[in-house]
Amino acid sequence: MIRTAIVGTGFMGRVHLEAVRRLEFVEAAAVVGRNAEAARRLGAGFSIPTIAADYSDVLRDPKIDAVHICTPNAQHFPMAKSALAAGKHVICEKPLATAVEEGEELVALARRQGVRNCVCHNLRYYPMVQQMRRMREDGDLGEILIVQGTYFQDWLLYDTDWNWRVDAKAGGPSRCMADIGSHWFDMAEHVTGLHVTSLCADLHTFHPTRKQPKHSVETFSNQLGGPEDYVETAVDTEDFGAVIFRMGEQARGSVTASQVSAGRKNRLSIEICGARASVAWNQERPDELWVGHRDSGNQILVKDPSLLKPAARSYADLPGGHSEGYDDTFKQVFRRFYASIRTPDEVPEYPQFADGLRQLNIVNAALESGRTRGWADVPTMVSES
Ligand code: SOE
Repeated sequence: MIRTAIVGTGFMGRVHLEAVRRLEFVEAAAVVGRNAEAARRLGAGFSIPTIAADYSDVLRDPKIDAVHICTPNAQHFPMAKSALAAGKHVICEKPLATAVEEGEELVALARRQGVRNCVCHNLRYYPMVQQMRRMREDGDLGEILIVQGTYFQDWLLYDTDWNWRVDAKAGGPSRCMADIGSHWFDMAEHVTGLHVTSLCADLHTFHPTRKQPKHSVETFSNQLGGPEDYVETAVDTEDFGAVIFRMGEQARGSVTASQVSAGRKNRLSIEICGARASVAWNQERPDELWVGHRDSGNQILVKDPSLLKPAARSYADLPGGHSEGYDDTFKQVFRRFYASIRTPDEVPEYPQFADGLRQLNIVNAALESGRTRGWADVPTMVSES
């Protein structure tokens, strides 16, 4: 058994814990939360043997092999750094850090320590996203010309909606682009095999102030209180971003991300137009993939492992007609991560810290472009050149 600790007791901590419990050779051995009561509630519900308020307790414990960092973004860097220094394998929620320099330090440290490292761009692992990727790899789409899409949510639509992500001190200088735009760009790069080289972004904060509750609220909780429950607080993270970009040699694209789009709960949509065919997919109908043709009828492929490209089949565990969704993508990432600990000589197949750093560079370029109202280059990382 590999023994792991889940750090963080909010929305993502629970999602990670549940996904770990679905793995065959991994034991969820500890839950860590600064709020001792929240940690106890989460850990006790799953009969987790160790419940700790102090993160360094699990780092000192030689029986813990790996940690999942599911805390607010600003804590990712110091926590991942200490875990790497302690020789633990690390899965970190996205964004990997809140600044490019921090991401660079983590990538270098993970390499020096020789431990496995993963950043949780789990959305790559919907079966139909892997089908798109394998279609592109097999040449079914031809040369990629255009990549476009949206990532829309509505859980921060009202000025009474609040979450730690709104606060730059806890979430970092970018909210919408770092929180959900990074998932979209990770998927676009993963599926096309191309890298964004430059972009032009328009970022906007529709609510320059929000009503911050006097007590903490859970992500997606939609809790509304009365005026006595709030403090009017200035907000400097963006609700919205529209980005046009260039990818690879000549592909062009655009994406719009928003957390204030009524009715869109968690709608990542992506459309990729190649010289031979197009594909389109949307996270709210994850088992369906639209394939567009110029000279024959368009198709809707429905998830069924026996009908997927052979290389995409291992991402679908259930037969056709049995939907696989958000929770299952975590299982797919974690399964590959933990398998890679047992096979140290193999090149791992999941998003690593270097992929997290790519997204930090893209978000940073979007912030720069938004500030200057001009195009910004996305630096090529040393390992890519
Ligand atoms: C909130 O916007 C959030 O939980 C993101 O932080 C996740 O990464 C995304 O998968 C769902 O929405």
